[in-house]
Amino acid sequence: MMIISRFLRRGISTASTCATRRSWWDHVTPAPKDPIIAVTEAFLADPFPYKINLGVGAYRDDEGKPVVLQCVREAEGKIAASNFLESTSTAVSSKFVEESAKLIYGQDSNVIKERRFAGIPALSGTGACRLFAEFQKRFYPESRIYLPDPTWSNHRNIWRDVHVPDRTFRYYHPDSKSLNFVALMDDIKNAPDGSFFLLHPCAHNPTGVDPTNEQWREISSLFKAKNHFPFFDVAYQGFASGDVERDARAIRIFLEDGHSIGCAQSFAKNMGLYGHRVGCLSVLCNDKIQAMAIKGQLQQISNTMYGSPPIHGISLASKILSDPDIKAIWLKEVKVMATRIHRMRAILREALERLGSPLNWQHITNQVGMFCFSGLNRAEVYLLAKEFHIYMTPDGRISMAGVTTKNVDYLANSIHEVTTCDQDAKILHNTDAYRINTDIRFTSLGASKSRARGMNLSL
Ligand code: PLA
Repeated sequence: MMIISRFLRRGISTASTCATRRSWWDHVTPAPKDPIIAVTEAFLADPFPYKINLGVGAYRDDEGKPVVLQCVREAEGKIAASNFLESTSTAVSSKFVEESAKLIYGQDSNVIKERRFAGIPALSGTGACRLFAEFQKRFYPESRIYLPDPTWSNHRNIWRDVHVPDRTFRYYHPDSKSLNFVALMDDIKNAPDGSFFLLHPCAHNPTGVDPTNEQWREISSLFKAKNHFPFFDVAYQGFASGDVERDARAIRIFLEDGHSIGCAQSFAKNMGLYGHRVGCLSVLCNDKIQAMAIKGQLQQISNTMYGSPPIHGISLASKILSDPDIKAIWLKEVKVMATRIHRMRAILREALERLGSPLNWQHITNQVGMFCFSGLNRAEVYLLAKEFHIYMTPDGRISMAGVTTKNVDYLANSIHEVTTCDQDAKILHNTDAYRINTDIRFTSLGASKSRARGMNLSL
């Protein structure tokens, strides 16, 4: 009997394997590449020694190197003894959430005192956005999300994957390279009452353009009138002004106006903890009881996605935020990072103006935060990569963190070349250059394989 059943089992499994082996995943086609990851890959594949990566928005020092902040080293020392490598304990995660909430809503905020917020640790900013999108879908299944145009490329994917349709609201004026406030207010007004909106409270990605405090006040009162829900994606607190409190101003204005708010916080950039995936999702509530209900729901969602997040990064961020001495070091370091970027903006603009560029580059210094939305078109971006080994996203976004004292002149020269080259090359400017294959002929750029070779490179 046993032999027969074993035989049968083997027979069945062999037959089903044969029938399905060639067809299980045949229908899977390659996924479109993430535009930011694609830039990094192209950069890594380029053997040119003086190549520049202006793609991903991760901080680099003036040597172009990634930085481990001193506050992180100090926190490492302090948590080393107390760390236990079990699942994230309630105590560790509650402390982290409370400190994150204080950072964004204010140390003495009533929201904290009255415990009117539900928060859980999340896998960095991406994870916090995804958790909120899942939560939104679960409790407002028919809702949509309004995203600024443009926005971080992954926002649309995150809400799409939970089947929440997205709409855009106008944000940016390509001609003036600044905020299109009138259009923004119009779109907020014309959205159905009670809509969900995603807002960048500071250092908008990719434009580097933020509303003024006065404009935030107007936006907040319009949200009130329309009963919209503001969901803030806080990925760069401290990078706009160098001061984490100032960068929380938009959220504080909404708080003063009594809004219900959702907040995705990331410590990837401002603590340099990109690889640790440290983030927090919080939702403001009417009272403590509602806060407990919402927290339980958020936990249920995260439990089925990844259980609990890794403990090490959370312990680090929590220590940095709660230890006054370490926090003081951190605040100084945030200022240093923001100031370096600010300085690079000034130097890049100055260099372009010195070269006699006929274009207006004021926006480089008007914009704030990690990114400069340069106004370079796809063809120019393509030429920069192909001829000068300078890599950025096709929309012309420059991660200013990749600009250094040593490469800024080369960058300015290269931008000057691609923006002033003659008509033949300009034809490319209207072409979707990323779809053109590599045998393209750069008539006006001459026969040299790489213009970069002819430049005076003292990097
Ligand atoms: N929100 C915004 C506005 C972002 O720019 C980013 C990261 C995130 C959320 C997610 O941050 P996380 O790393 O904490 O999950 N944007 C980066 C990186 C820095 C990326 O896309 O991978 C960027 O270069 O745009």
